[in-house]
Amino acid sequence: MSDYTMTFELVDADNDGRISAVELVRLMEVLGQPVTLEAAQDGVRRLDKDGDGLIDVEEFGAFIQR
Ligand SMILES: [Ca+2]
Ligand SMILES: [Ca+2]
Repeated sequence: MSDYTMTFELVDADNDGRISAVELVRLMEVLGQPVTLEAAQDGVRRLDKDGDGLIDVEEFGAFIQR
């Protein structure tokens, strides 16, 4: 299991295998850099390659490993 997979599972609070904008907001709060839900939704849209409105582990990995 690679590092980004473990990070993904930490961020994915409800363990549904997708990171939602709400989970992204929680992550940024934990990191001490709170963002609005709107900003998180923008971020999700930028990472979201298949257009389902959520970040899956592959989309997350593509972001982390850039
Ligand atoms: Ca989730
Ligand atoms: Ca997606």
